[in-house]
Amino acid sequence: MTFNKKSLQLLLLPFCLLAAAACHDNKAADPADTTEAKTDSAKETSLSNPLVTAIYTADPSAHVFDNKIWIYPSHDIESGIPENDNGDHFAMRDYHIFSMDSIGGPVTDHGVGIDIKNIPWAGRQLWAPDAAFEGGTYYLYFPVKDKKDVFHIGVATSTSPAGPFKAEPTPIAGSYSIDPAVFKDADGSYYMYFGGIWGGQLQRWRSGKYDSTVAPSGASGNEPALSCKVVKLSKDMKHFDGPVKDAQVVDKDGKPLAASDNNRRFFEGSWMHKWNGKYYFTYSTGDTHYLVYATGSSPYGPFTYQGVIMNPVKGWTTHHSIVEFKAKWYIFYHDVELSGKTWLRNIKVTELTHNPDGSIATIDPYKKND
Ligand code: FUB
Repeated sequence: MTFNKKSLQLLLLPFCLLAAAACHDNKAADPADTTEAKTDSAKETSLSNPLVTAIYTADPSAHVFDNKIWIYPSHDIESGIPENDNGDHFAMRDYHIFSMDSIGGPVTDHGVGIDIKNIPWAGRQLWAPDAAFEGGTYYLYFPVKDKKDVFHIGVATSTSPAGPFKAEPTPIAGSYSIDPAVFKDADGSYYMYFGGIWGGQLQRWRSGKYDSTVAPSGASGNEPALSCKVVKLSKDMKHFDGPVKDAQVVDKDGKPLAASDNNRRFFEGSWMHKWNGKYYFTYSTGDTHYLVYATGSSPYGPFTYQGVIMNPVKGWTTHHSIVEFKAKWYIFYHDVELSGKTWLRNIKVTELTHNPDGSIATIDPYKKND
């Protein structure tokens, strides 16, 4: 990921000043109530309001545990580190965990689920996490740079979805890069999707060994784009079980998407859900800011590119999760409505529609006012 969108910040500055007061009042907004979500001098209205306003949150991974929605987001902070293309200023240090009994109802902040100081191998930058529940234990999966500044994925456990989570002493063996997303298939098997190019370092593992000299996109021109990774998880949920494979995205002719196909190729922030027996692999296109989907008949892919699920949000990054709750489907996502700064984001939710033909209706996160 990269984040030099100074012009966007300037554009949003008047709105940010107005929003600054709202950042501290600890009230959860009603996502269905759009009356207060005016942006850009009332020319546009946000489709949904920030779910959390007391702190900055991003990268929401949502799950239904025990009949509630539990959200595991990143906790954005003002680190004071200058913005750069590696995303060094995204120097997050802990995770807050949230729950909701209903969509549109109050959002409860359960406080810090784990702090970087309690992860023995961590150096810096706690990025987008995910969670799973299996056999009475809750698992939190998180990417963080180790003390040599290399991203790996760790796992921590708890008896409660709210934590506190206790980290394993070392990263998951064989893990690298960022953005773990854990999916449970109908037969009870778990798979982890992970990876992100540019600041997410996926390209540095292209040869199988870490190489910090590889260019940020890892491939160029007509070469196949780098793929997100997919791997089966072991029964104890703490190890990889089998080889790490490419979750390849292909076009309608079965041809891998090219590295230069920035509007469609994988960048970061993957998710998996199953609908009507089909696997829906969704992800961010990063520098072109789309959330897109590709479908397949196996959790390993290949996945055929289908289209856009959400048009670009305000901010640079776009990251989501998709969950079914009470017979409706929802997409959790983020933008920068509260701050106008690319590194101080706020999570949101809106409904997602699967059309009868299996396509997903494209969501526009803002509506133009007349
Ligand atoms: O929050 C840090 C990073 O920004 C995430 O890991 C990426 O997916 C992007 O949202």
